[in-house]
Amino acid sequence: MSMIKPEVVADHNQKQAPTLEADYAALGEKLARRGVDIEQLTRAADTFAVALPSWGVGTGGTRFARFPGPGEPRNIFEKLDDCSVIHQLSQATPTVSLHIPWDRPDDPKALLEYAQARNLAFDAMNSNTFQDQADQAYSYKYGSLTHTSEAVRQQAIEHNVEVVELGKKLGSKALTVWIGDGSNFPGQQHFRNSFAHYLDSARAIYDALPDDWNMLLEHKMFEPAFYSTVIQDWGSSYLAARETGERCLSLVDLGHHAPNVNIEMIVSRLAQFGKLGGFHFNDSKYGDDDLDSGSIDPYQLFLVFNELVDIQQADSAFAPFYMLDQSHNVTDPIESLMYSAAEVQRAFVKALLVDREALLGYQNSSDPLMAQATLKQAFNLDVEPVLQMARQRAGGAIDPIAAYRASEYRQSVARDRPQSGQSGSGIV
Ligand code: RM4
Ligand code: MN
Ligand code: MN
Repeated sequence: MSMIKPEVVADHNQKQAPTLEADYAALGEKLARRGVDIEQLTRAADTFAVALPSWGVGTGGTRFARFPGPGEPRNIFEKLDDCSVIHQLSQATPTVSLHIPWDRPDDPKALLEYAQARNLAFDAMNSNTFQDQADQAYSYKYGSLTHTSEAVRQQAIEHNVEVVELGKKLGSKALTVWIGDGSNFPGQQHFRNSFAHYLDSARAIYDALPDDWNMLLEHKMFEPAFYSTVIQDWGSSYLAARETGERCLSLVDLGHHAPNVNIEMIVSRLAQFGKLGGFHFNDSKYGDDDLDSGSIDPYQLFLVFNELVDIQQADSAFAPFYMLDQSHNVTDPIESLMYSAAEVQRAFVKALLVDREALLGYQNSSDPLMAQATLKQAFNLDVEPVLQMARQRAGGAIDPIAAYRASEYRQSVARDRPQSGQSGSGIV
């Protein structure tokens, strides 16, 4: 089932096809001179997939305000409709990552069927113990998995186990755990005790994990706690993952580090010790800004993929979870997510173009100028025709944003979904 009429996409593609053919042929010749087969690159682009955050299709907000857009999804079914549009046009986002309880279905089987009818599957499940829910016995104001009270910790553990049980019914294969636990004042929290509680809680959740699942631990430097956070950095994440179990891995959210931190090196370190499990892609200028992937520093995104491709080539079994995690405050979330998926895909394709033999040669002969130039040679190449061709061949749109605007999907859902005043994202 297609959310947007296939004729609209076909019509749009037909107009763009002659230009694409010419650009693709020209790029093909250029790549051939470098010994690269464009067809191989296009096939690789076609295999690329990144999961959509269910919470990203509603307009986000800050702690100051939220400015809802027209036709926001009001429930998980409408969120899936929007995700299906994104995948139909971008052909790079076949899965959705759910956030529980925001997306808790009454009938998981019906939800699975609804997704399947829209060519979607479910990626990692996210638990939420950073907010209080109306029906819960204990508050998370002073922590969840690391709270000083055993009863609160137990409640948070049980929530995570419930999320795993639900994920099993939906075909998910991973649980992502991000907690807001931490402190706002020096002295407020006993560092060693709270980390010890975390380890105990993480093990209890891990025990409930099916054999073919991964548990992904997401670190974040600050917010909502502003003095210390229990899983603050990749070091804490690595230690916790190592202590918890073999299938417990670290997840890197690009926005969860201090400005200027070398994230690509964190990626390399975690992977070298078998603990890199997944990503939340977004971009940031100051902190956890949740800006669109590649909008601030596309070179950093490329450098992350440069590491990933390098690791993949050494170990073909290496397959971390890729997810977008963004908050769209001023754009149409569907447009942002289509554009962002393509930005991540672009970074991947460019990373494939790096002449690794030459790079290693320059590294070994201590030639920094040529080493960085080798990376730049790949980064500076415009691979847009490869992305466009991969999308067109897979049945998507050559230009997803233009096709989406031509479809008038947003105008149509704005009529069907009157403003509810509720946040479609669950946040704010
Ligand atoms: C957090 C973190 C988590 C996400 C929430 C909504 O900052 O990035 O991944 O689940 O936001
Ligand atoms: Mn995240
Ligand atoms: Mn975040």
